[in-house]
Amino acid sequence: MTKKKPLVVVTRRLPDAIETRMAELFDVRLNHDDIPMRPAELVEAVKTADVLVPTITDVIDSAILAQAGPQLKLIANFGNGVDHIDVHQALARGITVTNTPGVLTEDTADMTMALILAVARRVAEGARVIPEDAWPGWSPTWMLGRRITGKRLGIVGMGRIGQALARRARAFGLSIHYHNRRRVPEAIENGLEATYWESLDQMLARMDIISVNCPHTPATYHLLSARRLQLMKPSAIIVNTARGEIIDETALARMLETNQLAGAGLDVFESEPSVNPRLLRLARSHKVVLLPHLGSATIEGRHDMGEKVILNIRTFMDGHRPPDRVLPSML
Ligand code: 8YV
Repeated sequence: MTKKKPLVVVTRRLPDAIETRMAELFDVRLNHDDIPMRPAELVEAVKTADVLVPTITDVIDSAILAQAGPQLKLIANFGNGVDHIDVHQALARGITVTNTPGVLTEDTADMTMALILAVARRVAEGARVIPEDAWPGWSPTWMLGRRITGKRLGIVGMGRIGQALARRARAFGLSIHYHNRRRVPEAIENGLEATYWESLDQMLARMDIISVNCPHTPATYHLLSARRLQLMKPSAIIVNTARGEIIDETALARMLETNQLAGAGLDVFESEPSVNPRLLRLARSHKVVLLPHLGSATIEGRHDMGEKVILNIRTFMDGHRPPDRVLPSML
């Protein structure tokens, strides 16, 4: 007798190769038009699916989970961050949660470096000059940015992405500083010539560039609070490719408006996809560079993420522990 295939509901359109493989392996329900599911559709999904494959655009909160049927055994998230899922609630209901770590590390670190350069060297602003026919011609004092070589970079969150950023930043001549819940092993610290700051406050006050690379958890919500942002040097810039909620966005906008901070590069926002109008105004006056959550947006990355989702589902269905389980200690 052949085993019944699990019903896998995928909330958004994934790369063709991934969807095709899923169709071969599972009884899969795909979202061909890619319109994000409304809460009622998510409820319907958790009532029927054996496995749910959500993305960051699906809020799987306790209200949704409360309506999950007993058949829902796995939430295999397409993405690394799981702050859109009430993982505690899922685990309490006996639902395993997995994510896709590791495969978006390098892409996200690349984009972080791109944002640092974009803000410091005015790349986005400069790229608009010629298409807008606004180039007055070269001049020694026109459109000057700030050199990054020789500056201090403070990384908030020295996990995989933080370390990948540190490797890149060293090649650009930045000195590496970091704050993390736990100090990283000495060998890694030495390899990166990184300076550990147990006190985030102390680090913030001394850096030229701050990069946010930690996950969003209850402990990191508004970690970069108004008080902490005020500790930064007025000449400093801040970039965020992690989650908008880690920075108090309103406080950040106020500080940029009043020149208490020199600039910011943001790939993530507190209420995505809507963006604080004050940040939009600052972008128009070239004080900030705003990207639409492009950190991991590469064809290869999306493909690898999909492969990880498939692997997690298959191992789980075969009765093994999936490789990328989200555990309470990670939250
Ligand atoms: C993903 C991300 O594209 O993986 C993450 O945590 O922030 C993104 O880069 C997104 O989450 C997919 O769900």
